[in-house]
Amino acid sequence: MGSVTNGNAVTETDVVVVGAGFSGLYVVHSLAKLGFNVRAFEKAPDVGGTWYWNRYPGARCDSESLTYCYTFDEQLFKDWVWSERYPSGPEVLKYLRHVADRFNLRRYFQFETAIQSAVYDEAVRRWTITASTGEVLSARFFVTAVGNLSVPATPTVPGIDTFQGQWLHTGRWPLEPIDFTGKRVAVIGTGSSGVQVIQEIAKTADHLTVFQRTPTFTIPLRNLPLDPDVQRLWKSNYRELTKKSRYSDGGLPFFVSEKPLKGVSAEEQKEGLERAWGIGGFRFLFGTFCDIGSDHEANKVAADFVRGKIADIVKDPATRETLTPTAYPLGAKRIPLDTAYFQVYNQDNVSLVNLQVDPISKMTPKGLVAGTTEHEFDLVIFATGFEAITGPLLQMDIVGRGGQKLNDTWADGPYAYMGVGVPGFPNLLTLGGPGGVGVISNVPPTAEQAVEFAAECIAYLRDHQIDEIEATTEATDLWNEHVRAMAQKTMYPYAPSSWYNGSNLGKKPRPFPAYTGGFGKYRRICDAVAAEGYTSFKTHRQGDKEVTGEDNYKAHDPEWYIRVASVPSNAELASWEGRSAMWT
Ligand code: N01
Repeated sequence: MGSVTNGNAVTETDVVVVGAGFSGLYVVHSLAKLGFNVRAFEKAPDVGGTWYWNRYPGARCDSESLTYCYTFDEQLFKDWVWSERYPSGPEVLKYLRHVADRFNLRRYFQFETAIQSAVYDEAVRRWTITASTGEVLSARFFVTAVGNLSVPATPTVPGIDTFQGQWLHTGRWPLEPIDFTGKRVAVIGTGSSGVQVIQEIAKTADHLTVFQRTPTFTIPLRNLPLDPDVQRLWKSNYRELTKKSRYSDGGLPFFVSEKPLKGVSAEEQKEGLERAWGIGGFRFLFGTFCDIGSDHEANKVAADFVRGKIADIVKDPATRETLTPTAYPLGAKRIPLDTAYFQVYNQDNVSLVNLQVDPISKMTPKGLVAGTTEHEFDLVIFATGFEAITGPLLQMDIVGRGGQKLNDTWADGPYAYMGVGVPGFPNLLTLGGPGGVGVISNVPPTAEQAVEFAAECIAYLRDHQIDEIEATTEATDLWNEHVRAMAQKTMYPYAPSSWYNGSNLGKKPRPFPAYTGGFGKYRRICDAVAAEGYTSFKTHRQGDKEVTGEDNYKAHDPEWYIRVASVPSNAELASWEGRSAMWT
């Protein structure tokens, strides 16, 4: 439907969605199914989100294939055949394209189009949204599905424009493959992207120089072709495994140990860690002992075990010392999974520069200067991460109540309610946003939960003639108090620099931005908020003069969240099948 305001054509719609990754595709599907008019926008030329852009060699997901997919549609889950234990970037992209085709979702999207601004009009309780094409839309709801790791961060290095070779960021890799044969290559950064790309480039580059700021722990991935029997078994247990994921701590249906490391002998500790090391993946953290992530002494035992593995692999003592993390607990930074990361440093064509000793001062036409040495390169790769969490939202000029800009409101870090709402920004739903579990839980089930919460909320508002919903500062303050108290029980606050708290960009560390109580508990809290009729938000009913939700408004204190999250949820489990059927 179109209308004309001040001479400009304005397209009216119920909801505008930004992003065509896991959340964006599913939210468009869900809202359309609920009968809403949806317009969706994506900067990239096609669907895929992070998997569209992160095409660097070696890009692979750290979640196992059978957990890294949608579960809302049983037949989709059963029809799609994964080829490896962990999916490569191209395989995830192929899967998301299949989903878009299967549910005919591309018709809602306008690709190669960015949302430039979104301004809330308090008089009509709608967002005025401007796209890079110049199109202006008026929508009741603005739903962001922009991911947390979608704006690459390239450090400002003096002289970068004078470099005569090529430079790239892993998060914006070109479509054409790059041949490293005969090339002198630099990789700056040793997070998950750096570890993956370093392993690949070391195979063919004439010489690879790795520039490391903080040494990283890694755990073996142990990727394999996916055994067809495992895949069949998993699919035949789809319902059980999906329920388990949906109520698990990390969005994964695997065994979680309840045994404390400190409660067993040194031999049992070593045996448990060794077994998990052999299995590979994040099970090393949660499938071995339950106190590794919360108790510093237990964590040190596990960290020493990993340090021992690095010592076994890396032959040169000085390189080994530079590569060994000693200054922070295991798991305080997101741990990369690797195939042969530390092994590459035994190759003659690989060298390591410790940026803590020799920082990069500038780029030159020939390469870059670190310490007093000029290193010459044909190709410099920044694997330096992202303007995480807030970056993609702050790229759009979002203006809320009273003309307040999200950029100003979040100048010192994100301020948000339960990962979905922002005080002062009514009818804005941020899927996987700050204060939720988006950044620390397996993406697809987490995205499904966020989408279902948002879509059910929007449908509830329509059905109750409510035209405005807004997180309050009281509820947000209490929720954040709870989130911070929970994070203090973990290793996350002890990271020296981390994209979780913005310190990767050299900024002052912010409080840990995610709920660490577990995905299953977070789901229960969200479900309880929905079951109460969203009374922890302020709402306005159509036709009323004032905001009326205040009459039954409840700012839940942290004790309420703990109580709700801890209640055994047999009823929730029993109702899951019916609820899931609603979305297929
Ligand atoms: O980014 P990162 P990433 N000068 O921020 C260094 C997901 N992911 O793209 O540790 C020099 O983790 C920085 O140093 P430091 C996953 O959640 C998943 O690797 O901050 N160095 C660090 O070494 C992951 O956690 C997958 O001191 C600089 C590196 O660059 C998240 O994305 C694959 C620097 C950045 O590491 C981000 O991973 C890839 C500077 N100015 C990514 N600035 C899979 O599932 C930063 N660094 C497999």
